[in-house]
Amino acid sequence: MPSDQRQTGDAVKERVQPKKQDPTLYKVILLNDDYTTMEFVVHVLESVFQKSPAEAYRVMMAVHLNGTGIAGVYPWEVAETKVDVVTSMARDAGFPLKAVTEEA
Ligand code: TYC
Repeated sequence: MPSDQRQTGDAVKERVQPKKQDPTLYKVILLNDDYTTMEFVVHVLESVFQKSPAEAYRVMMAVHLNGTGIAGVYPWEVAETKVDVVTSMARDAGFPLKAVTEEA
């Protein structure tokens, strides 16, 4: 096989492997505040984190009572996107709700 063809194959392998090797997961954590409504937090948990109504209510109450709670666990890019979506939904609705990521 000509060496340029072998190099192409190697180059593709090098680009693909690192993504498969990154199993690090990140928690998306919701933070309590005094102004965001319980109804809005439940809506966020159902629509952004695919929680059932009962589970969304449970997580919302856990955050309300404990200060923080886990909305979900995801690969880094997904977790960061969820935080961005929560932040912009909250800003649009006029609430100070915050979400952060933390290595799981
Ligand atoms: N503490 C808020 C209230 O009493 C409700 C709330 C729950 C806010 C969870 C944020 O992440 C949160 N209206």
